[in-house]
Amino acid sequence: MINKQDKKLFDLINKELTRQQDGLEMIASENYVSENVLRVMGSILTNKYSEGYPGKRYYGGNKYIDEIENLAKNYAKKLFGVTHINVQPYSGSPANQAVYFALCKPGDKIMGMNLLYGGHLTHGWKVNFSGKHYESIQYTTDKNGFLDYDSIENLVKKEKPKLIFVGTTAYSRIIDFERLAKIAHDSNAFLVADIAHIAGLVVAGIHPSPVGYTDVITTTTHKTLRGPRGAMIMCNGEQLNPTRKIDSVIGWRESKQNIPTLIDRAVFPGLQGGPHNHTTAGIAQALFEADTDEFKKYAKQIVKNAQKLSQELSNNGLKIITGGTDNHLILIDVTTFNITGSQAEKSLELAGITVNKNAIPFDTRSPFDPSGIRIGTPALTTRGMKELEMTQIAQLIVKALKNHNDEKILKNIKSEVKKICKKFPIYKKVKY
Ligand code: DSN
Repeated sequence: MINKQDKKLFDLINKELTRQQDGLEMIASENYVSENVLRVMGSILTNKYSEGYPGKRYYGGNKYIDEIENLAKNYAKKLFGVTHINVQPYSGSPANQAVYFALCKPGDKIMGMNLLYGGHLTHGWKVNFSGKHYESIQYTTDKNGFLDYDSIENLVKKEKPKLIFVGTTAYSRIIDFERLAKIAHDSNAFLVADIAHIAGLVVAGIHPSPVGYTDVITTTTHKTLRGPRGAMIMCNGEQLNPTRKIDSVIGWRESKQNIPTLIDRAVFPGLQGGPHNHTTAGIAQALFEADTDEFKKYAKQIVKNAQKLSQELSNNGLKIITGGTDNHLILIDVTTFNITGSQAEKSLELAGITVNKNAIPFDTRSPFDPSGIRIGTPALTTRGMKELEMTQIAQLIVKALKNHNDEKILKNIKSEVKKICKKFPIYKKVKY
């Protein structure tokens, strides 16, 4: 199947496959898709152009593409319990960009969680389009790292933003969408939930769903949801609170449109061209897989594993931000071990454990070398690892951090890691 010219590239892919197999993937936003999702992603669907939406395309030959996109949409509607869904955003940032584009004008006041406290770039960070094209107000956590709903409420009342993003990339606790919806809607602001990190937990009923509370929901499809790299935007067709005057929030030009139409128009033709049909099909496959008892069990185990890991790391002297976790991730202050986030990331990589450095709330260090690391359990749980492995892995992480300068010890840990990984193969048939 592979000729000589392809060899260099395919060798590299096989090396990456081995890296993924032999190491502990603990980046909280990563996962291993099923072999069927892989198959769909590598399919002939990538050959087709299909600007527009099912039944309204700008190119011919879209009979089956329409059926595939409708399949993905129907699966998502059922799984999340929403009435409207757009499965075309290329990834999380474009999805969020589409929401701003649909509901705001340049210069409007928006609000989101500060990146350095666990938010996301697209929630109004100063170097991102969301912080440059809109007047961005940022909220933070309290001193212990928890969302501070009272202070968010005061800030919303004072600033009166048009749109508020709630969603996190490094927050380990339950988000109270109901409370935030009240805060936003009392001030006539749109509330958008970005559930990229927790989507798999939401569909499994382990984290409360924002559906019914927030005006719009965005999510990537490749984190806890365990699909291909892509994104979705969801909403309900009706105004959530009949006493709110959405027309006056959106402005006179769009007042005849509703939010779903505005979102669809923002994605295409507002921002994107042809949808990536192989990704749409991969999303359909992942959603199909997520609508099973097996997936619910998987999602429960992700949290059990994170809680076990957190407990073990804490027992070994590491400082866990907020003192624990309710979801798939743990944020750790590594400076108590006299190392920085970067040093921790590097030494763990040498030990075969992949994590990322991360700022912690009220970090006194720079984001390029912050005080923390973020670790997660979705990928390890996909491999079938459970509490027993979490205990072993916690020991290895602590040993690596304590011996971050000792290459020999890190190398030994790497072979321990490989032994654990061997028992939990990621793919049986995949080879390039
Ligand atoms: N890059 C994602 C993460 O790691 O959380 C956010 O976009």
